[in-house]
Amino acid sequence: MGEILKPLKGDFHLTDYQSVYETFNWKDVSLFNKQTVNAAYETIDRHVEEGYGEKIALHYVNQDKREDLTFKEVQRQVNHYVHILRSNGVKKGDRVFIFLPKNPACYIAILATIRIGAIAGPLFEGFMEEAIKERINDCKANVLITDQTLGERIKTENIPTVATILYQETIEKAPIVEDHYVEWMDPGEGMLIHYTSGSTGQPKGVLHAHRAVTHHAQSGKWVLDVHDEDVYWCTSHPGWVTGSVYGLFAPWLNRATIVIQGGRFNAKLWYQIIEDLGVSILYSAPTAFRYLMAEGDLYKQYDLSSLRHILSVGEPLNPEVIYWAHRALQLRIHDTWWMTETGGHIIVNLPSEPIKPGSMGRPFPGIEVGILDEEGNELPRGEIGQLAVKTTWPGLMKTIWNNDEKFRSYFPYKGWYISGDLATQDEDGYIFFQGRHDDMINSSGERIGPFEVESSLIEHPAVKEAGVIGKPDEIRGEIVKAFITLRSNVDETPELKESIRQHVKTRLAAHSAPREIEVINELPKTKISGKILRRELKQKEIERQAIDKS
Ligand code: 6R9
Repeated sequence: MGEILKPLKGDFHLTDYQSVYETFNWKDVSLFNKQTVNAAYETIDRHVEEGYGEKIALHYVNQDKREDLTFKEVQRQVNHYVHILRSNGVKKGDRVFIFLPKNPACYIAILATIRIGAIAGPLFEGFMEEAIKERINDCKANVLITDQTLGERIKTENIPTVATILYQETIEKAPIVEDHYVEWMDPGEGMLIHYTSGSTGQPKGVLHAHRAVTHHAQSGKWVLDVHDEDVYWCTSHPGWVTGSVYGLFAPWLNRATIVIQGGRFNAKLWYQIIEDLGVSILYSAPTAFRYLMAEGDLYKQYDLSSLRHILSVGEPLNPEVIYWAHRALQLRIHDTWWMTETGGHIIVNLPSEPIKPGSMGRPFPGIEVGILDEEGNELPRGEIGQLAVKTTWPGLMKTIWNNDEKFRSYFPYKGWYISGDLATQDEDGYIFFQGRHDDMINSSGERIGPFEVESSLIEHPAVKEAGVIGKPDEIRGEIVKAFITLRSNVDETPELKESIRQHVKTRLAAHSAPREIEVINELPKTKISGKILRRELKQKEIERQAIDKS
């Protein structure tokens, strides 16, 4: 422990962190200085205009299917979607929600929406009826793009603002008409909305502006460190901010060839994809790495020599996972910290710099991080406090949709954005994650708000009240655990618990369904306002775990 891992050999875009950290200014990035911009144009069309149309933009793999598209072919399909959207009357400022599996159409639909100045709302493919309805209605979406299978989860009468539902199958059957229209936008105008769960209240719609591409492009260059010859694979669905910002924008802004994999995690399949496609950069979450590590020597059956480095995000990256990758794969895993709201990397590990396992890394050049006390004063190095970011930077959200009060609550002290995380910084500037300030659950990299799960639980006829926490778990980081009280005359049985679990699973998403349900007599609550004391439930759970272990 405490070991520092030196950089592996390579040709890196940024080789001197310290001097760049001290001198870098966003105004030096040409994208930053544009009077008008369009994120989708920068991501695809520009490369075609600059003569890279024949370069492979994506490899799509799904079971036995394999498809490769050049930048020119991606552009052609975006043009087709632009035509379909515009002939359906979609215009600047409209909200187009995209509910598709992880396939090229999902990426193309996002880009087409953004190119005509509308706001793209990608929805995670695991969402069920209730979760979809809530997001679409909060955003008053005008149009929904889906496919026949996922479309079955949607009841049109529940989403009254959606005037048009477009099906991928229908769009693809229509003869291709290319519409080259680009809506030139003020950099501060909206392009992308991602819903993220809060610990209380509804999921919030985090709106990003076109200017964020400056942040995406620069972090793609320095942190992902993509070069022209790279094959880059981010395993997330674009419904999570990692899947859109670092699955689509950052790599494509840097002209990389990306991998889109349909389907779920599978260790053998992942290793096989890396070998077959010559993946050189992999971006995923700690859970996936823990699973790979648990497979032991499996990696020895594959040729993984194309890999240059691996990135991680979403939850704390365990040092033992980093040591395993270093020993077994001879690769470094670079942790990155950021949030939906920050729109791009804030704390990073550059491939050219030493890493300290257990640390999330150091601030991205051009971004200043602070550890603050409860009054908003900066704490000395080594002390634990609120992880904050000095305002402003290009990726920072534009607003929370329809909730200005929530937006302002991120800025309680002048000049600082407050993350809600707790952290500490050492003498060398490395930052160490300590936990969430609130009660958010983080299971396998998915952020789950207990309130949403509790609301779903109490819809079940047998449930009276519910308090939901994240129970520490070695593989998933946390698992969803629900404490419930039952209505009178209801008996606790295994069948009942399973029916409650299924209820949440079909209403929200599989990852939101409690893995453990415990029936109790009464929930602990605050005296004055009667709020459920999740912290207390969690504390008891942790104490119990400790006793079980001893
Ligand atoms: C990109 C993303 C943000 C929250 C964040 C923190 C946790 C993210 C982390 C991490 C420890 C890391 N988080 N990266 N915790 N180490 N490297 O994850 O966005 O879904 O909005 O979640 O995730 O708690 O505040 P989002």
